[in-house]
Amino acid sequence: MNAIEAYGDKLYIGAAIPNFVFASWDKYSDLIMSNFNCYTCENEMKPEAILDEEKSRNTLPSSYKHAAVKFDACAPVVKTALTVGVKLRLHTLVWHSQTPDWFFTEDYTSGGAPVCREVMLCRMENYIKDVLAFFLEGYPDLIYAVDVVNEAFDRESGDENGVRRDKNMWYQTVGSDYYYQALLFAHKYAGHSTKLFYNDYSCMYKPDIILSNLKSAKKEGLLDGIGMQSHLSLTDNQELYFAAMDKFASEGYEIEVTELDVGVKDADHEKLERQGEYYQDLMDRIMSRRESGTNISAVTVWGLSDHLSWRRGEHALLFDENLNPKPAYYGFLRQYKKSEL
Ligand code: 9MR
Repeated sequence: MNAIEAYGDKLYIGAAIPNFVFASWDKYSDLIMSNFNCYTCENEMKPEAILDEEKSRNTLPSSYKHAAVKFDACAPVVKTALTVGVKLRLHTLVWHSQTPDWFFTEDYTSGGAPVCREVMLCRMENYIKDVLAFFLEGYPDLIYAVDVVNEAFDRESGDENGVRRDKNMWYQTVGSDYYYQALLFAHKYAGHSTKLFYNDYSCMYKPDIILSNLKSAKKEGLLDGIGMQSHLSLTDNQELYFAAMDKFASEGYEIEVTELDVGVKDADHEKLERQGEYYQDLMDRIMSRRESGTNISAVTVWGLSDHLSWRRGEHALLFDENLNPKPAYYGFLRQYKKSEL
């Protein structure tokens, strides 16, 4: 049993894949192809990978409202997905992080003065239009879902509505409705078969600010779903997690689990077994919701193996550093309690 056999006919079952993996494809291909039917670039479809600084600056003033883009970083994943015949998630268009400061300035230098709202809205629209056109026109049906806006709501660094204001150049240039504007543009340029998502971490602790801020966009049909990143820890309460998921679903959102990992501090044998049970409980609850009609369409794990994870030292993923399956993997397959570990 592998994840494709367990879930492939019911869900997109995905993984975030670091780019170097495509250069050593033979080493990883069995593991990936038997377990995952959709891929997310861990970094190569983020604005800092796509925006072309040199070309934008060198072609001023004609590029003033329309920054240049390039797609060489994500070429390996596109090629592999086409060869293998799997889909991609596009992560992510509008985010405060991994978006270069120069994109927001008058002269496309990081020290430059920020442009006004009107200019930044043009840059936003052109960026979203160009990225969507590159994928949707160049590779029809390859991208099935797009994280249009990532991590826009945060109580601590947000304004009175919880819209992320601190260290957020989108907020500082466009203003507090930047996430809404991004959804408007994505809706304008996305094809009907591409699902549009709002994606965020710690959704379990902030379902209400997410729902209240997205209310108008949802009512206007600008987005399809909420991506629950799901960077969890063994100590995170699943009741709270699923209460948030149920809340989103009851408001008519499609749900994707987009960046699943479960961190274990001071891991030992017993804790790694508990991690297996944790993954199993999580997948049991996801699948039982699905079976009773909740619109959960995808589960993506954020990385392949513990040593490749952004959560170094937390043993958060399904495979160990030798690419051997952990209890977490059997739990993910809902086979943990039955297996002889
Ligand atoms: O896994 C990504 C890591 O390689 C990058 O260094 C990091 C930089 O921001 O981003 C990581 O991915 C993030 C994702 O894009 C959005 N949600 C949180 C993820 C983990 O930080």
